[in-house]
Amino acid sequence: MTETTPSPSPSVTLFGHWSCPYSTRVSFALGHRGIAHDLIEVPPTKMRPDGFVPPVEFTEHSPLGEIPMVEVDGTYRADSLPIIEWLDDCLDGAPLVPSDPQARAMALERARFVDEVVFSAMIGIYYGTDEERIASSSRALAHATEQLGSWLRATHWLAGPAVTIADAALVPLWVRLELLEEVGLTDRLDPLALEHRQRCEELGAWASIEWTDAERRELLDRILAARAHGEERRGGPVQAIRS
Ligand SMILES: N[C@@H](CCC(=O)N[C@@H](CS)C(=O)NCC(=O)O)C(=O)O
Repeated sequence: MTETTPSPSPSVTLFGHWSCPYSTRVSFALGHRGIAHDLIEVPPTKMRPDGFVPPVEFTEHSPLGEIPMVEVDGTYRADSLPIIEWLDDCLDGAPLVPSDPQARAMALERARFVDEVVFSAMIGIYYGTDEERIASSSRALAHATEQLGSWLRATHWLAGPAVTIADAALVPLWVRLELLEEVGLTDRLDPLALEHRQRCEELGAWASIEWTDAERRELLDRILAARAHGEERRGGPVQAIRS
């Protein structure tokens, strides 16, 4: 009789930061499949404390010097969506990219929509330096959620009956929703998209990505300070803040 030896748990390390929406996707993907991992905090350049030196392992293996980067048993990958696809190949647990070719193509296409359309609107709100850019980004975000809503009319998740890479791509928006409302998201999001947010919050992996009040406040203060600085340079106020 042959005995099967259980494969040893892989060693997984995420180089990332809570403030980075792309890192959040990867934390969610790891949390969703229940993979224990180490976290090495590498803040985005703008958030690094004076004198912060990124670990050599990070600078050597992240081709663009960007977070997130993940190491699994000595192999490194960067770039959130390719990382999530790669984790399916090298880790146990619920895959996030369906194996059926049609379902796979749909999940990847929807993840790319989130990456390109939803994220650019989201980033336009909190990096907006003038009222018009903030307001048009708010409209663009609301409009993009109508597309998400049309997908969610058919199923509970963005690309079918189970959580996929498309949902992982979107969760950073839900983590930031309150902050976005504080800094200029004034348009109503699609109700089905908001139901998706609630469903995400009920997942076990949510606990690994949600912000503390102190984290939300820290980003809020940074955004307000950056806007005030922009105002000083341009000599006019930015008013699109709801709080
Ligand atoms: N396409 C990349 C984008 C990653 C990215 O833009 N990360 C930002 C932080 S949120 C970064 O590392 N920027 C470089 C820096 O801060 O120096 C992904 O999906 O992972």
